[in-house]
Amino acid sequence: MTITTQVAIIGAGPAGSLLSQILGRAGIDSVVVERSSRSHVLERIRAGVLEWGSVEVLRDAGVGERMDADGHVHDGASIVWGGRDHLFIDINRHVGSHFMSYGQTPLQEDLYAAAAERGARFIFEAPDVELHDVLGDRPAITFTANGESHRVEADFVVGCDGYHGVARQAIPSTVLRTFEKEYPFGWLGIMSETPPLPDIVYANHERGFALASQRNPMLSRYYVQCPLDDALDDWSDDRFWSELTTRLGPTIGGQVVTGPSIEKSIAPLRSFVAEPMRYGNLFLAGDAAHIVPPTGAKGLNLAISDVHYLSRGLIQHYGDGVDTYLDSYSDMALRRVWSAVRFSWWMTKLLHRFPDQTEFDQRTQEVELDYLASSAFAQASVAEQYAGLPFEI
Ligand code: RFL
Ligand code: PHB
Repeated sequence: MTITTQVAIIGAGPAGSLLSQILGRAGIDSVVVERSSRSHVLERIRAGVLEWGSVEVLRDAGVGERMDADGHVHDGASIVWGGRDHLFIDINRHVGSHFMSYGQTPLQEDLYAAAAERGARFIFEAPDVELHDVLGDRPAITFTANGESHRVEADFVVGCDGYHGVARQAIPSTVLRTFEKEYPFGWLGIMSETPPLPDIVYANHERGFALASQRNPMLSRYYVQCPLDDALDDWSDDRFWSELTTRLGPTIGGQVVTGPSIEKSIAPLRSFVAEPMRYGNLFLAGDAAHIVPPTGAKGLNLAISDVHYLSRGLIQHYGDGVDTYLDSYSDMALRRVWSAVRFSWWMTKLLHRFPDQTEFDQRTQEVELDYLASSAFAQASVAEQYAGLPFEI
């Protein structure tokens, strides 16, 4: 069966579903093809922090209502280390901005609800997507779903299929350049139905990094740095809480309300960038083109900013017959990506214990944190990057 559309989107994560939503509201037709089931996408527990620019893109896309009602607006975030009082990075004071705690899971639900409302074409459980003729005028994707073979013909194909997707592989190795860095530790994350701390708190401790985050008034999200070869069985709830509260220090650790975990997982940390983000009539957006370690809370925000830039280009193409934004998409998106890659790498380096860390490394890390505590300029720089730099016009 052949389906025709304007934009064929591979992947129904945040990038693919948001792109379809923005295009749909602009009268541009798309078909979204996803490898997994709808429920599987919704079950993945991932990001929780939205930059203000992301909040505004989501509002403009008509999916801001529940986010504005249930999300928690923060003026800043805290860092704690070396047995000191915590340092509050006051984003509102330094850059007049905020960020929002709102989970990727409810956001994904909101995007699927909006898609259902406008009758968007989303096809789930299509495990074998292949790309065709991406350099030609009529690129296509083929796949099997519900036991039937399908072909979607479009003007453009957009790969929103995450780090393990197929779209990036359609770019020949003579064209694609990749940059990668792996970190020698992972994050063990848990979710618990307990009231969270009021602020997001990042901890640098001699036993390793820790992070206190949140989803809603009765749902907390916490992480501790762990060795990559640790198994979930090594981490009882008791061990997790004891490690977390030690690393957060007596004052903040003492405020943590513990309870049974309802989810526990270990994620590796990686930096990865693929260039360019366009090849002929194929575009990449989100994790399909780049991965950052979660320390800077940038992954989901980059997926949203890519979609903001790309949707603007597609709307200009179909509306005005002009391609300046499509032609500058890859360069413009990559400038923001590299800036977030650098910030996420820097935050990771500043806050984690590396297995081969020497006393010299240790001292320079502490001095950098002390400088941050003593300098309003240093705090303003972190605040500006954590809040997210403005989009290019
Ligand atoms: P996704 O979410 O990976 O979605 C890609 C979709 O494509 C599908 N797919 C395919 N579909 C068809 N054919 C194929 N061959 C396919 N291959 C894959 C997949 O099934 C999937 O549904 O990518 P997208 O849309 O680009 O969104 C990116 C974000 O999900 C990701 O960057 C963030 O979750 C990263 N991240 C965080 N980002 C933040 O901004 N703030 C945070 O606080 C934050 N915390 C996190 C995170 C990621 C984490 N993990 C586990 C990766 C915390 C964690 C623990
Ligand atoms: C989260 O809430 O999952 C979260 C928050 C901040 C981060 C990473 C993850 O830097």
